[in-house]
Amino acid sequence: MVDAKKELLKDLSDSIVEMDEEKAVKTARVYIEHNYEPYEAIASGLAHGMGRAGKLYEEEEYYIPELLMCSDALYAGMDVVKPHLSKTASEQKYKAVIGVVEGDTHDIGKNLVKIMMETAGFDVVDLGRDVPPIDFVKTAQEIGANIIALSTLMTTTMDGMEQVIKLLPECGLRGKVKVMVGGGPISPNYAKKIGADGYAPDALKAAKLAKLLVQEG
Ligand code: B12
Repeated sequence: MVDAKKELLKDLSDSIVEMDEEKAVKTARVYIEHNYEPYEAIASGLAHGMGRAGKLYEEEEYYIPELLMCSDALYAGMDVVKPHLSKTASEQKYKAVIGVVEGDTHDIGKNLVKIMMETAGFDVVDLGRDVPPIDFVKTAQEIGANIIALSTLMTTTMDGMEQVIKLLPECGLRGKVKVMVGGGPISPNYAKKIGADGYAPDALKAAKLAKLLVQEG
């Protein structure tokens, strides 16, 4: 039983590295049919495979086209798993704005965080990738957001997060909206340094953090 699950998680991870959309979909279906925990299929299967692909990229075995095919396989698998993530029904709907900061187009991690926040009961407005700082703030103001979630995978674009935080007071949002940050180069220390309210290393923890931040008020 445990071995069968492990085997399926490994197959899911392999399907990403092998750029095999069909295998990702088929394996995800079998995994779901077994009623195994859906988020684990993402974290320990599909996203795990993307991490392995990243290492191959660093070793110059994979290049951008391979990474794009890996991410196609990841999304194909995610489409199967996503409807099975159990949503938390909450009486009070909290609102969040999410996006990848300006200059950065890496959006796989952001998309996972969005899915997990929605699963945790948030209404999430997704601004996509390469988002100018002011757009986060304007949207938060328009929808009365409780949370702004900022993602970046590149060291060269990290400053965009601080710019968003600096814009909050002049738009009258200081204290009204909590900012959480994440992505490869981001650390808890960096989050603290730029005045963010929180950092999380993965999508599940990001959703938990978001809940905590809104409950703190
Ligand atoms: C896939 C990938 C790509 C794909 C992106 C496809 C897409 N639509 O996203 C493609 C091929 C397009 C690409 C392009 C480039 N890439 Co690239 N890419 C990667 C790679 C291999 C994996 C990233 C990934 O998707 N990981 C899987 C996801 C699930 O993990 P994640 O993003 O970290 O997200 C998790 C957490 O970080 C967290 N999280 C994420 N966001 C948030 C937000 C909040 C609020 C919270 C709380 C948590 C959180 O939760 C997520 C889920 O658990 C990384 C290497 C790596 N090891 O990270 C390089 C990497 C990020 N890329 C890199 C580079 C340099 C580039 C390019 C500039 C290359 C080029 N020369 O053109 C371009 C970028 C162009 C641009 N301006 O954006 C570098 C960045 C180096 C740096 N330190 O700045 C890396 C680190 C590779 C390397 N070692 O050199 N890339």
